[in-house]
Amino acid sequence: MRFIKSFLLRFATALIAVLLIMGGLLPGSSTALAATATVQMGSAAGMLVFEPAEITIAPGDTVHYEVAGVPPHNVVFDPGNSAGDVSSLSHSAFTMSGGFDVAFPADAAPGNYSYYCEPHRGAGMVGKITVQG
Ligand SMILES: [Cu+2]
Repeated sequence: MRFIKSFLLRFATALIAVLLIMGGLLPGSSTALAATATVQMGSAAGMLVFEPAEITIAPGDTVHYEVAGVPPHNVVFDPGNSAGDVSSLSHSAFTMSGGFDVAFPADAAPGNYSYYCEPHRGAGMVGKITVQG
């Protein structure tokens, strides 16, 4: 009897631990881990585009920008066309290869954030990030 009680106690403890861990991974949970989305800058086919041009993220997520073709590129957020503060988001240094991360703060205002690539804005190299509420 004592053995069974001990076993049940251990089983219940393990079950609670598993449920707590799973609960943290459920969408909409406040303890969900931040995700990283990748956007390519320029296409391998030589197009001056962000690919995908529009993505949706959650507050606290990171967007990784990667040069895929036709450099240099940068990412400049348009404060007049963004839902929240963009002062920490722009990456104005021209990037020839590799990539960089743009981290949206956990308290980023929900809504649309428009940005462009400075050298290629005139060619239509623009993008939009929607931060979910
Ligand atoms: Cu560009």
